[in-house]
Amino acid sequence: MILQDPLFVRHAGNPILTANDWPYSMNSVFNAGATLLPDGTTLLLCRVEDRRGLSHFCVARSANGVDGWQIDRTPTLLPDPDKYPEELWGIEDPRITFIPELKQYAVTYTSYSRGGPGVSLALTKDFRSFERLGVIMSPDDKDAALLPRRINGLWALIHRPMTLLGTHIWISFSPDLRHWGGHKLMLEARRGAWWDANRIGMSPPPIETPGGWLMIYHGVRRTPSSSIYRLGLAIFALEQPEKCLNRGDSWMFAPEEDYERRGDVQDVVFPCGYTIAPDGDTINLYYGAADSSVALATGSIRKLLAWLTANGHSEQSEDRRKRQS
Ligand code: BMA
Repeated sequence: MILQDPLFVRHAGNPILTANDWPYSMNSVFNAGATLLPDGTTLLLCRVEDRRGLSHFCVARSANGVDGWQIDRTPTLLPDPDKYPEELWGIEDPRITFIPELKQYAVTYTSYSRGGPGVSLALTKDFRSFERLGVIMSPDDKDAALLPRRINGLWALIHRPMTLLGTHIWISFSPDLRHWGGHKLMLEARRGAWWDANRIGMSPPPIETPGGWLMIYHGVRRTPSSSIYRLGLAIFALEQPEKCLNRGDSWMFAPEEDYERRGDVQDVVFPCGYTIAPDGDTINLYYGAADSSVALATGSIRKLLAWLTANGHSEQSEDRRKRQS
């Protein structure tokens, strides 16, 4: 690994949102989806875990994306197991993609059903009312986001099914957001001692850059006492997004601070969203810290891409063949 300045700098006021900020009684707030509204407001769709252990979503809005959060007084989107039985044990980890063709935001989230966690989709114009499309990927599957535009005429969903042979990132396609097929393996978890061995998942939705879809993904290293959630980078071809062009070997962000290392689940940094400043480069990454709070770190897309070029390998290369044994 090349030693250098950190790619993401933590905000001095971290964590920026905790249970103490909440207008109603709950356990914890973490893993928030994020978007910049047309008027420049930062909107976070926060995962809030109640004191039964079940999660719902609550919106927090801020003019500067750092403080002065206006939090909805009551839950914004609650699980609705009467109409959507797949939401019986709550809804978790929302990712937001603005879809210009639909003039709506697509929210993909984990619906925790009796059969395990699956991927559900809802559309919204205003984060006040939501149109639920139900389960679009059956259990066990999570860590999903839509690309903001069609690829060769089809909508594309990145997601993370689980199998006994490992937990890898896949991409699937749909003509109508309801029926999905054309499934392709997009990025494999590595094996053995790697930081991203056995279990990976996309973190926030990918970032479209001239050189490809830049993905921040998490890798889970299991240790005898727990798991460590860290973040890495990979980039995929714009018109053939299942094709990985480059993947970083080392992680680029990991739990270090006390609020990331200690909490309901130790050693977790888990971003579900970001905003990009009007300069097109500065990225505010919002991440769940130790499944207990929301934290913010700021980086530069240009620097992320430069790091990937310096620290990555093509997935089509020998590396990949070596891992197959
Ligand atoms: C993952 C998801 C996240 C959570 C993380 C660490 O599998 O369920 O919601 O933050 O585990 O507990």
